[in-house]
Amino acid sequence: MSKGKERYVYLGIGGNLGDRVSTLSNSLTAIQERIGTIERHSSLYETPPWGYTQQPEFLNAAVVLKTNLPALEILGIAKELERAAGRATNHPRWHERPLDIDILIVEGEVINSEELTVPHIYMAARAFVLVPLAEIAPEIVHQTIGLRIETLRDLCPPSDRSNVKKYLTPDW
Ligand code: A4P
Ligand code: MG
Repeated sequence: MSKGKERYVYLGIGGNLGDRVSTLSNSLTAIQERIGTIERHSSLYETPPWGYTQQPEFLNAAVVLKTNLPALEILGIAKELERAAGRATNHPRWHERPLDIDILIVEGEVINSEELTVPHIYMAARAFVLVPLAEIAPEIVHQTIGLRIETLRDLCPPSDRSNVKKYLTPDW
């Protein structure tokens, strides 16, 4: 695929199976090698499962990188990295997995195709996305809602926000 213009891409990463810290930490190395230059990543947060609640707690983080890869190519690589981390391809939606990589926001692009919706369709309702993303990019604007990430975070119910807890470990 032809390379486009370099711009900022914001990813959400998470997982709730296996050694969560090393899976997420290794995913940063793989993202840097395969997708683009990581500018910043958030702290790790431990978060209660959203959507399907009968599963272990997740660790989540947000990452901002610079890349000229087309968004669909980023999605393809993200799926490869998820599979490489041991994720079953036929899992039911919202169920447990070692690694999930979601494309949250792409600078200057709004995408609504069958394979890809950007900004990510559920991000504005998810404290486990907004709290980490607001740590690294509070002032960027959600292109379709027209509000800053820090504002969207502050609009989350306080109980959702307080359930997203910083997870301190020397390995991150
Ligand atoms: N897709 C469309 N837009 C995007 C996008 N912006 N980024 C498509 C990534 N993928 C996108 O995803 C299903 C399809 O969504 C992909 O094939 C892609 O074409 P999937 O990862 O295969 O399946 P999934 O993850 O089970 O479904 P979905 O709807 O992507 O779920 P989410 O939104 O990823 O949610 N709770 C906590 N606390 N923390 C979490 O990280 N994650 C999930 C998964 C559920 N609950 C969670 C967490
Ligand atoms: Mg996903």
